[in-house]
Amino acid sequence: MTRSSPFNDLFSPVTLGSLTLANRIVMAPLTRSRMGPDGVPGEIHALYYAQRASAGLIVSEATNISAQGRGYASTPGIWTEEQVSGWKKVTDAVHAAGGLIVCQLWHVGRFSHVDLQQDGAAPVAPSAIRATGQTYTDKGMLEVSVPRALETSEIPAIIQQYRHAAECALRAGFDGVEVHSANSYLLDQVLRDSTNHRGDIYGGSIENRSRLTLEVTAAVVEVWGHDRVGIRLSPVTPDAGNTPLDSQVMKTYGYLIEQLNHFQLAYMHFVEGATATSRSVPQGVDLDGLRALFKGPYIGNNNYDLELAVNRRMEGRIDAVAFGRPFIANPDLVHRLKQGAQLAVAPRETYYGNGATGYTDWPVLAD
Ligand code: 8OZ
Repeated sequence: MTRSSPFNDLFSPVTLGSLTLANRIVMAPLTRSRMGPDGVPGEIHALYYAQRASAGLIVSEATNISAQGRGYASTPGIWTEEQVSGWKKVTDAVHAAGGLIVCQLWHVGRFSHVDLQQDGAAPVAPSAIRATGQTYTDKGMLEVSVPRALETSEIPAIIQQYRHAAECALRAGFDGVEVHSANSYLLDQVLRDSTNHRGDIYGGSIENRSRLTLEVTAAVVEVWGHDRVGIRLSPVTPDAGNTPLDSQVMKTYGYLIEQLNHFQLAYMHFVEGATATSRSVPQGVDLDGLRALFKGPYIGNNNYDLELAVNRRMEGRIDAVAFGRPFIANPDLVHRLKQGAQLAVAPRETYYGNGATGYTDWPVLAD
């Protein structure tokens, strides 16, 4: 099957809920660590996103919903008025360039450091189990801190953080929001029995461990409407924090997905494998089987190239494909894929930090 096959509709429009994408190529959320301490986007970030607006849809880099939700320095936020104004520059620029952009709502849970928290507080988590690994702070890379377990009485305030961030995203002019329930951050930590040892209604059974993601989704849907809300899941990734998988991946994520069906969300977005590392999955896990439980549009992600995207689209396994790292060095990725052009490869040193260098200075393909 060639790129130009009439059966390849990757470059044709697709509708995800209320979002009509010009093509089926999505820009995946990419942490680039180029914000100031206030987490407020500015002109350079507006330029970066506008340069990539030919994607059918842009998912913003993961964006903190609150001061408590922060786990990395130099990441953006969406809970203050300054952040709303900053993001408005971004959404206006993307819209002027003909694109669509949703805001990825992020609470890191345990994967944080006391220096990143207000008054040096401990990060919050379903249970006081420390993640493995280091996070990026103003003092450089530091081991993540020991978290404290959230009280049951604190959970409504967490849901409120998501609701407030969703309202801020609406005012900032986004086209929708994506609930970040992936990569072993707060919602995934509550879902997995490896990180959730609670004895209350948010722990124990699969129903209880799914509760927070479902309550957060309901709150966000109340703000946005069901057809402008997507969700990202990563059932088998150990990132962040080398987090053990749930002991019953198929049952746990299967239940969650079946419950998510009630919302009729705009889309479900899966990291198929270990995030940015590998597409292999442990024995007994069938991600396409999980995907098939979802009664709505599906975005596949993780180490795709054009050939894999075309093949999986032709097999009816994906509705759209999200590319992450290729969008760093190829702002016109959609055009390049369509042309079959060589892709530029961003060196890892350009991923995080360093201002405009390696960020907004990648050229489009010469004619
Ligand atoms: C890479 C570096 C820092 C954060 C994720 C938000 O994995 C992230 C992230 C990725 O979802």
